[in-house]
Amino acid sequence: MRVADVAVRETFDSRGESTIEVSIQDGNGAISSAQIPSGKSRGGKEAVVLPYARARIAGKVIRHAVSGKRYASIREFDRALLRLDSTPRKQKLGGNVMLGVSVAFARGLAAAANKEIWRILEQEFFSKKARVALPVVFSNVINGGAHASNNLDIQEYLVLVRMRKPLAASVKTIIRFYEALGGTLKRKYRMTQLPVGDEDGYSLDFKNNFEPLDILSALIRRLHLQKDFSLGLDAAASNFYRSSRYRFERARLTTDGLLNVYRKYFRDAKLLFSLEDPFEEEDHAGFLKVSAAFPEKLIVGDDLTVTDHERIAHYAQGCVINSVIIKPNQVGTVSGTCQAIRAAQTHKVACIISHRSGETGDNFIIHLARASRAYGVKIGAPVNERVPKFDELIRIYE
Ligand code: 2PG
Ligand code: MG
Repeated sequence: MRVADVAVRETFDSRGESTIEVSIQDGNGAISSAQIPSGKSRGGKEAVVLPYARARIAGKVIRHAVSGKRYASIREFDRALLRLDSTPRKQKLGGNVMLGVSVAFARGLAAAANKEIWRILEQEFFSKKARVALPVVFSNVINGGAHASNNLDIQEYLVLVRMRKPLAASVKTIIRFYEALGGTLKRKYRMTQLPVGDEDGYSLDFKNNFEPLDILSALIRRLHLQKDFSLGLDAAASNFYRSSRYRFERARLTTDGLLNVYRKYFRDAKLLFSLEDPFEEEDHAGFLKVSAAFPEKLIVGDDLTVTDHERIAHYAQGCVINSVIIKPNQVGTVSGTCQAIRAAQTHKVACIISHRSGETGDNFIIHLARASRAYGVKIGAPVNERVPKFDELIRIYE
């Protein structure tokens, strides 16, 4: 594809915060675009996010370098971007700008070939041999931590739902579950309105960090959904780690102290299956301990691994994690993201392709999941701005 023009404009995410949309025009005048989401609880090693004023300038630098040139593949195009910014965290051009250009380019290739973008990704990066299994949807229904202003230290309480065909029926079940949860919480706390957090999960105050697990487990049982539903947590523990201690429910816990909390959670909530970022991103010993103690559960890296293929390979080999969150804007290019997924696949680590807490209408992550035959897709609650991702899932998996 020959690139004729690149433009960066300011748009707004689901939190109403400034983000960017990037467009590429090809030699035939066709335009393709990408909108970039933004995280609030970011890992320390994620690609840098440039604010709009600087992103616009970075866009001009890229436009100057790539306009008039022809690129045969996403890899080749991304290599040109990486020649312009080879810093580990994309400090010069910004991970947001580079990813925007990279996704827009991939979309342009797909449009020129009259194909879905997932087919273009599959063709260039992934083997078609593996069976296409329907993904497990990770839907965040109760919010705490940095995503809410309530008293929960844990950032996310997720239902993990095994999808079945027809997918619309599975999605409807998630929506009904979310509504039933709202009804339960209103009755229990005598509230007429429930506050919600950044990902539209309910965000009222609870007795303690375990109570939501208890309520969710009881509801899954009451609705007879145990066959397809289990539970997950994203502790996002870096956010409650200060001065060498985990500040959890007014206690100051060591790694072992927090490990004991998780032991109790796994013991008392039998449906709890996945645990993301249980310790802060430098506490590798903590990750290793929880992985050794619960080999049958998913121990998921996110801030720990930041979609970096070397970090994923390293922690997978060390048995620090058995599952990983993949967020394209943590690494800043489509090919870097696919390289991270391939590293995970090589080391038999389950991939969960994830949204960010500040989302846009862009559905690229669903296509990435389909192309790579990912184990899971992490989306927020099944309402408002998150619904189009559920709809895209139905469309491209059916
Ligand atoms: C996470 C994400 C998405 P954020 O921690 O996994 O749920 O949050 O986008 O704020 O980093
Ligand atoms: Mg996370």
